[in-house]
Amino acid sequence: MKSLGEFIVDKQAQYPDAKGDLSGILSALRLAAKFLHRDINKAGLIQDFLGEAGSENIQGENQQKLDVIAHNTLKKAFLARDDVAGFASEEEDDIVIFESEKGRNAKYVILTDPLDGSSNIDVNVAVGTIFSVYRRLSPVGEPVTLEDFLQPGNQQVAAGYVVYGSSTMLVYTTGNGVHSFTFDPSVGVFGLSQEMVCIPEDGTLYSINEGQYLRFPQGVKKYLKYCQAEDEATNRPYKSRYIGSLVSDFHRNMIKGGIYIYPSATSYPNGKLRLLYECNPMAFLAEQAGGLATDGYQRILDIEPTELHQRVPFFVGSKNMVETAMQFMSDYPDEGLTP
Ligand code: AHM
Ligand code: MG
Repeated sequence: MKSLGEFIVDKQAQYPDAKGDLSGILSALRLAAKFLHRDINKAGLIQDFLGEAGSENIQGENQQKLDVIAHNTLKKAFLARDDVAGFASEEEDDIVIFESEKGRNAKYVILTDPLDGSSNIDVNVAVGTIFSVYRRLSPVGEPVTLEDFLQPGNQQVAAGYVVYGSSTMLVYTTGNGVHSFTFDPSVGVFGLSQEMVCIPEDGTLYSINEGQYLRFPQGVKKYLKYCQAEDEATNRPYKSRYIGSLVSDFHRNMIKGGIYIYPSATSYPNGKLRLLYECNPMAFLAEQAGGLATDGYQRILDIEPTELHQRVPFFVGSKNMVETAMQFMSDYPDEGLTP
């Protein structure tokens, strides 16, 4: 058994050019994850943790009490570090600039979805924290600016998630593969579960909110019919599995092989998921594990962001499955929904 802390130290020795200064950020995440593990596990016992907070985020979505708790926990954890110059969250309208001298001299900015899939909390279903780290573009010594956060995903220096499921796991990449750690609450340690996680090239699981079927582009409709068709050679029909919690759906598909799709739809012309908080970090992990992530046409990591809370259609998972879905998207163009 090796702890996350020991693993990070080992990796720094193995990759001398690895950004050693990221270890402070990973420590902050690890600490926040422990607090959130505790809060999520007790949520059913504490009235102040369950239900709606009575507020909305910038996208007009109802915030859950635990969304707000997770946001504040992460913000506090990062504020306490020397390496973080600013923070952006799905739950806050604008970037948060860490104005102290320490913040102005720090090199990194962090974007996060503090509690993804939070509508699942009240029913005891897995949720997650997603994070993404960039090196700032603005000069060190000055406060960070919006430009530091609006970088394409291919500039991420680290990304990952914590999934609060039947066990709590932290999964991350710094560009040298994907590694997963399981939390042992009795000793308070994240222990190494798997080094160099790989997504199977092919899979038999597809994950999508099929209730929206009639609103999907033609390419997605045709791909879903392909997934459901009988074909022994390719193990079809595939299995439909959808938790409605991106982190959990992604985590399962990464281990077993599968595709997760949140496409554009007449109700969501640009998809529902956020490029900076959800899609870029998951895309970085997917590629590092040997999978693919696209918007149906192009690589997610190459999209130039224009807005902090920008949404994007998302196809992620096993390489061959994502490629096939993309083929359907170009074979069945759909005016009005295609970019
Ligand atoms: P959230 O960040 O507000 O929780 O929204 C993102 C979540 C994803 O985790 C999940 O895959 C998706 O929204 C589910 O949406 P839907 O209920 O439309 O299927
Ligand atoms: Mg989310």
